[in-house]
Amino acid sequence: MTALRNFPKNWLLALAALVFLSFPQAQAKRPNMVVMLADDWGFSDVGLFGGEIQTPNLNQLAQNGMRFSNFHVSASCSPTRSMLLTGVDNHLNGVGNMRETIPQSHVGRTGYLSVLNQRVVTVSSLLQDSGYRTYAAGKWHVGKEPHNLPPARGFDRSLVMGDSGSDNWETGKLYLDLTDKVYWYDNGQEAKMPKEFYSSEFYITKTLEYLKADAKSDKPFFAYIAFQANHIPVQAPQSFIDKYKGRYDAGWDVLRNERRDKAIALGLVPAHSKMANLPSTHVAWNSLSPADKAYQARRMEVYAAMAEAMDFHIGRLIAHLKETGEFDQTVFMFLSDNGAEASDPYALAVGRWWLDQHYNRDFDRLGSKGTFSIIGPNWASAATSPLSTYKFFAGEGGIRVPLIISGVPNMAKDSKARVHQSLTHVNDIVPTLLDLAKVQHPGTTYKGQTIYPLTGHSLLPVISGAAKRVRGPDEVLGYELSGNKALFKGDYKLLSNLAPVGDGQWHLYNIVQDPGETQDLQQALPELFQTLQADYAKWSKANGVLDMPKAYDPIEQVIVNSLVFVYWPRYQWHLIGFLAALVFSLLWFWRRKSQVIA
Ligand SMILES: [Ca+2]
Repeated sequence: MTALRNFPKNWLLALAALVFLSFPQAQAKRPNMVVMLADDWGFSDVGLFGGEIQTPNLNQLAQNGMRFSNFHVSASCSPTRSMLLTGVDNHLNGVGNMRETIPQSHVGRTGYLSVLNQRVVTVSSLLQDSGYRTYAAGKWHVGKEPHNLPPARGFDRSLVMGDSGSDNWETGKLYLDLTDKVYWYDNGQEAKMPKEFYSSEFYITKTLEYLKADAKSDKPFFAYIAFQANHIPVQAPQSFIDKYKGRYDAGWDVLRNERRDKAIALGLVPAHSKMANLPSTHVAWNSLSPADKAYQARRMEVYAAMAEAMDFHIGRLIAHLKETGEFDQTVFMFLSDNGAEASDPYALAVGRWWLDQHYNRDFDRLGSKGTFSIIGPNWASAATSPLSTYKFFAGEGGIRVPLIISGVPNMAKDSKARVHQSLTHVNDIVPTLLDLAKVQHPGTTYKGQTIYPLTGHSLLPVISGAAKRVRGPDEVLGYELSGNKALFKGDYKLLSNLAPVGDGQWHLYNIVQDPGETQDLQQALPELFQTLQADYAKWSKANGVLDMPKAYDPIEQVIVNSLVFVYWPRYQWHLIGFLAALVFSLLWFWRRKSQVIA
């Protein structure tokens, strides 16, 4: 009798279990994922990484999520972007060097196309294949060939600027004479751009447009937003600049110390972290005249304003996701593509000549439309505080940047674990995104083509608290760009930087105890010093890293490459025409002279 009474109930339970097992995907909706990439932000430019710049939205994400204080990228734009999109070392994925800085003898060699090659699949392609909506807005810089533009690399909707940078106020304006024009692509086709805009505002507006257009879709989305902030020219709306008036009057030495102290207080670096001096590029603030101090302080005000403006626009995206109820199902990742930029294109006569034709740099107008501002090596050292060096170099200031991951379900509860200290790398982002989306990387074959497998590791085990570190103490992580090189193993780093910040020799640091790279341990740990050099040689061979030509100078190389890649295509017919006219004139004179003599 009891069995009979229970029959319908048992039957219903069995049916419910069957339905549940039949639709596992439908039961667990995969998260939306937003990857926000800042351009040239230093380690402590975010408030919760030690900065004084107002970044309330990023701080909120950091507060609710996890900060990675030992996270590494490449020292310049496209090598990092290539790894962020593919999860494969840049010497394998095609971006062994940037087109701007590559020595001519490396051009086109294996791994050195300066654009993505066909042996990698992007995370956007894999997410798209698995049923994600995929959007890209911002700076692209990994290839303008049809097979490398966003539609061919897995993005459903995209609007991108193809090159290393451009003006932030005027869409058609070059920032340096490195290409013949600014290349904009709307879903892979040449874009019709408004004449004026503000870059950070525009990229968020574009992303919102895509989200609104697909609002009825029940697919999760992946949005890649690659800001131009704070790439040169440093430019910002006046209302943001005004907020920083006077903030930097005490100078770069004071700011560098302030940020170090705050980074220590936040638990990002050990107490008593020391900072390296870089006498080759550093100028004492008090050696400046009052007028110089005022001008330099204004440059940093504009820089801070540009960063805050970017954060403000990120706030618009967050507000939209909250309004539409999507925020709680969205994972956010924020990182910078390299450390703060120190270079001064005005330092070279050719750069100064070009910039003076196209830009103004008057004190009162800095940051506004038509002006060109930079921060130079001294403020850049404060922006990467407490680390050493900046963009282009392999010191921690060039390659250790902020990473925030927020919105991952089941994040570790322990607030101390929310600042993660173990060595992590940009190649870990793709495995993490795939892990979150429950997508398997195809390994070594994708759609019939041989591809490279992933180089990094998913960060989910450390985010959940299941693991203490991402890499084992003996795992080797190599690094090279333009002859600046490093090798990480456990807490140690082997480092060699070229001039002007380095001597081209190997040095050894414990970057967990001494993130500022102040104490060379090669004498104290001679065996480790030798082992890491052997590890580097092995790694560089396995990854096809080419040696730099003996007299390589990155600044000279930028000029040579602009002559070869920009001026020659632009003026070759003028030059050929001029030479032809010269030859004809000479022949004509010679014939005329011969006739007169005859
Ligand atoms: Ca950059």
